[in-house]
Amino acid sequence: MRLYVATHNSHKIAEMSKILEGVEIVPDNPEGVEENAPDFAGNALVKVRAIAARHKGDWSMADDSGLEVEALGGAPGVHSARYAGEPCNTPNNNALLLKNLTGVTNRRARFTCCCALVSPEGEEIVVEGHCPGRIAEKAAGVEGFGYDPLFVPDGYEKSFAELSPDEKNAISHRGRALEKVKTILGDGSAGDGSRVEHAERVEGKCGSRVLAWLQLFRIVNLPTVPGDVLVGAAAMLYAAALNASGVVLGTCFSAVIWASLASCLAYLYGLADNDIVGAAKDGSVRPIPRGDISVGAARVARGLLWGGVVVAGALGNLPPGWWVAMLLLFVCIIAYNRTKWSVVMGLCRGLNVLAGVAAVLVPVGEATWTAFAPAGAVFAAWTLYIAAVTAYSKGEETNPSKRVFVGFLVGAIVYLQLLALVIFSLLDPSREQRCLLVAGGALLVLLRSFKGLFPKVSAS
Ligand code: ITT
Repeated sequence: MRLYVATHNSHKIAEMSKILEGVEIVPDNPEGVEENAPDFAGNALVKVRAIAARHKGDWSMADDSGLEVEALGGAPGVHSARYAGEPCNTPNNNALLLKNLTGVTNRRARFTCCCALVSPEGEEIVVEGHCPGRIAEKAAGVEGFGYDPLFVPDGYEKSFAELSPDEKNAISHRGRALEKVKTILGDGSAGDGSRVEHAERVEGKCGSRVLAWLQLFRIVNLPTVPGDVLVGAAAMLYAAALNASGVVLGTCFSAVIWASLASCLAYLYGLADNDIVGAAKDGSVRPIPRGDISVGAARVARGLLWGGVVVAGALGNLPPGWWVAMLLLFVCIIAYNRTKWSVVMGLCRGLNVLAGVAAVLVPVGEATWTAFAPAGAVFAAWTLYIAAVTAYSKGEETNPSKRVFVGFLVGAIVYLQLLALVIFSLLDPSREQRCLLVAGGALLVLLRSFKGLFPKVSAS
């Protein structure tokens, strides 16, 4: 496939050729174009339109990019190339940036790259990529171009100019925007209009507030939560079927429903808390730093969700053991969001299993510990699986193939829950187990339809 690129900048061409491997990149000079739009998208469109007319029947693209420094109110921004005046002079730009930041302690900054595409049929698509970081005190490194020697990306101690081209491309604003371009070019056979929709989807941008909330709550993952409770309840029902003495089962179904609802609310609480805690570090990817949801609104939502869990527990008349499990769950959620220890995330999901166990059981007299063996085994296995997936997923943002595999491992959660429910209903073919199995199947259907219903909501 051939892609005409409107640029004078040979460094951009070099980076694009590496990232868009397999695509024939043909530079084309967008002569005489005035880049005077107020934003990157506007400038990228001006540039691509200047060449697209010459390449009807082929793809054309332009990249408008730049550096936005928080303490400078977003400058140099769209003026990055000519920050120190005409013509573009990189040493002068960098020197001016350092001068303007003399004595400034807030050195937060981000690179933005906007790619505007024109399809062979003349359809216009704009996608964006960001890379958050900070401005170093002095220049370092010889790789890259422009502000690279001054920009230290988040999670690194080296400047972009000290990273290899591959390392930079894996995390850079251009790398991120071009990953989306790759998907669009790969989807070239889609019908009219669907590419724009697709572009919006990969962009993860949503016009409405409702979508921003759905993104905050990563709503597509929600159906994986009640299954934890179902499996915990199934393990306890099985123990009762083995006639393990010392426990009696409570009113099973209403308890399971209320406990499942409460676990869903606790999960949403955790996500709101996560995005509030991580707002400063999330770049502009998540709804709070993007400005779609205020921190205050997210705090109110978090409070309401906490209240919702308490109300669900009270309305379901859930037993004391369930309250203990939920208390521990909240401790783990709060701890995970502040430490990011994988094992704590494992415990969060394991405690959901215990919430299901506790919801159906009422201890009487001396409980025999063997009665808890199936539930204990499920709790341990689940905690370990989730902890392992969480540990493995570290760094997935910058590694597309890892991201795909993590998506598979997360998607496998519902299948594993279903497998456990099938096993318990085979071991204990009671009506209750069958009902739990049907509920597990319904969650799988729900998960799949959520993914279709909310294509603009990322799962991670
Ligand atoms: P074209 O308009 O011809 O594509 P340009 O260099 O003028 O080339 P822009 O108008 O998009 O491109 O300005 C981008 C400027 O932002 C660029 O000159 C650098 O100073 C800076 N910049 C963008 N991406 C960068 C990167 O990956 N590393 C360092 N600096 C970058």
